[in-house]
Amino acid sequence: MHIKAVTEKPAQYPERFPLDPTKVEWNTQCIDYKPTEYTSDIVINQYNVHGDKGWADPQDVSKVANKITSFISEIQFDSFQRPVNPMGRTGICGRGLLGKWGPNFAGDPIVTRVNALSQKVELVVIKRGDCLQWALPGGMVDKGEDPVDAIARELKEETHADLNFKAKDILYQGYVDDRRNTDNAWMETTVAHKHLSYEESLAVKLKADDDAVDVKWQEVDEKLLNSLYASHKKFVEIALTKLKLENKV
Ligand code: RP5
Repeated sequence: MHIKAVTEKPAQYPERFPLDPTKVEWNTQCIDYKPTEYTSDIVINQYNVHGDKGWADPQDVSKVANKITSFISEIQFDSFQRPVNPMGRTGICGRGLLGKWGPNFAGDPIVTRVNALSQKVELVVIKRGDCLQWALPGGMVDKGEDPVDAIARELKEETHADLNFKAKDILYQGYVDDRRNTDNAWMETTVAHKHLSYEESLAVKLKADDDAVDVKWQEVDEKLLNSLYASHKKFVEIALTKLKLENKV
């Protein structure tokens, strides 16, 4: 079940239909459920101007419904042929700020090191320009792009760090509990992890760019983990477990 997709939202979204936590799962009855319909004009205009060459689907979901795929499971559709969020109700239907009906695919890099002075694990985090929350330097996968290539590209665009990622570096593929998610559009991501030696990390010169307004190496403690955007805490915890198993921390 998701939490942020029910309780958080970008400023331009209308209020989400208030949901008791026990009513989030689709298989619990919620007879008075009336999600607010919202698809941003940015999304609608994107398709109207760029058509299939742009990042958004047409508003008429029947044109794409049979092409939708997901990391999670077989997608269910509602009576309007709209894909249904596999983690439950969100209080908003339509696509919100997300371009695609169903999964919107992202890639997220986790870059860690052990600080030679403090002996603490540190992580490259960016401050997102849209909500000013600290986050992994991830972004959307372009049409036809390999998610692993998207991870390296987004890292470079947002932090200027130029690192290689390979399929073996993938830690997670699946749902993201993102504040933009709706009943019919949601984020899914591929997360890949690179652990650098302290010497290697000193050669990486970080500079915030693109959607990032700040970037830094930050010690990974509970305060940081709890402040991270969307499901990024969960992804970093998977990386920490792997580092411990490999005796790297
Ligand atoms: C999150 O949104 C993903 O985990 C990724 O970090 C990010 C991608 O969206 P943009 O940064 O491109 O807005 O759900």
